[in-house]
Amino acid sequence: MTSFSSISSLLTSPRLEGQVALRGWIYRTRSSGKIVFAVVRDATGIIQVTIKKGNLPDEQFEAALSASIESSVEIIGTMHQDGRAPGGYEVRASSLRVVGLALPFPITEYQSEELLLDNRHLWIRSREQTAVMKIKASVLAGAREWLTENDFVEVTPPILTQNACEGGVTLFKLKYFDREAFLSQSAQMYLESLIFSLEKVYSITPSFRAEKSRTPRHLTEYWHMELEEAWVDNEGNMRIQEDLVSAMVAKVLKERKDELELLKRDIEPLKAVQAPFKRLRYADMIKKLQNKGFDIEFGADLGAVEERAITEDEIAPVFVTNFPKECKAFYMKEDEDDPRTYKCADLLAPFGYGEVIGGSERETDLNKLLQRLEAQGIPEDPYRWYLDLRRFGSVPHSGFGLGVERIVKWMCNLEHIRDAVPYPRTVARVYP
Ligand code: NSS
Repeated sequence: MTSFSSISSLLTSPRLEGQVALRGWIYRTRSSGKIVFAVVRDATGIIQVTIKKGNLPDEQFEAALSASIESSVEIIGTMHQDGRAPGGYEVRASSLRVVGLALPFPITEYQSEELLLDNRHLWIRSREQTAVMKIKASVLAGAREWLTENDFVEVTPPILTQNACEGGVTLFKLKYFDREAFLSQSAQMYLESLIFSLEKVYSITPSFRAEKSRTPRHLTEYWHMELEEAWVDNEGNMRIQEDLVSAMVAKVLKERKDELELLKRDIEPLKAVQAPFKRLRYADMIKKLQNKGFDIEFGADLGAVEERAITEDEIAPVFVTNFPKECKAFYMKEDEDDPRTYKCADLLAPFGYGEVIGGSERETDLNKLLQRLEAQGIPEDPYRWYLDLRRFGSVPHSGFGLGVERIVKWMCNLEHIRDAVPYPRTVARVYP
């Protein structure tokens, strides 16, 4: 049986004696009568292959001539140095087999965004998309490593639920036999219930938001990394966030320099992302915005424009703390030193990328929770079990949710969040 080498292994330790075998997909091809130049790609990289009439059986040369872009091929040949080839080497083929011939590929060089999205199942083969997916894998791996080292236990909360964690407006409703249920907006409440046995937990799940907003940072389905920690206050919660995000960035810088370069991502600013991050109180931020000429008052929520103004000159992410209660969800802990506000923090990525994390200390006072539910007209019944958590050995605790695609968008310097996920779901799109 032939043993195939990966393209990156061929390029990093080239074997200039004997034969090599590789397999992959035709990335580009051109021919001049008696010679075909093909660039072949696999999961690890690209390499140039020259197929010359006479060096292999005629029918294989004919097959090479007709092998279109994205045809899958197996090639045996010898390696040679070639300064003009990507990676500095080429393979001269002595055998070529087309495994799966491709029809004319519907995606050519200049295509509309719509066509690329309709053909997402093919477009995700592109080198840019491949680089983003590898970076995302390292973001997740870096996080999981840090979480394991710091004694967090990964848990598996439900996706089908009857609780609205982040308010009713963005809930996806569905018929659950004879009842109504929702797709989860956040695992938070379930994670809160798990700290009483495991103390430090996290989950990585899809979250769903029926966001009508067509913005470059909203998906209707996104990957949510959520942490919940017993005995931790809002300060401790922020320290966990800055350490976790720094570990994610460090992992990407260690493993994915080539991919960042392919995406033309300047890595210098990423190197500066190290804990501790700046902390800015919401009230001070409002003053800063007013000084910049914004017509904004205490109590207003932050939009993309305000977030950009706050972070455009920052290199590392910034925490905004102590939001007014009217901006945030009912479960957050009131700050006794400034009872207009909660002990909470949003983490904003630098250069205007915007919010990547929302977190807070949790309210442990049962009466305050009951009052807020009533004041906001939220029925208590679906939250009975959640309120019970305050009745059976309650402890101070905090947690947060990190939008994985938002982090990837920032790290990869993407214009739109849809390119941080292989199959984006937005108001306009659930196909393919
Ligand atoms: O609504 S959040 O701000 N907060 C929560 O859901 C908490 N219950 C999380 C927790 O404490 N366990 O969402 C958290 C993050 C937010 O900062 C974004 O990074 C991301 O989730 N997020 C989104 N990403 C992509 N698309 C949409 N629509 C979206 N909504 C939130």
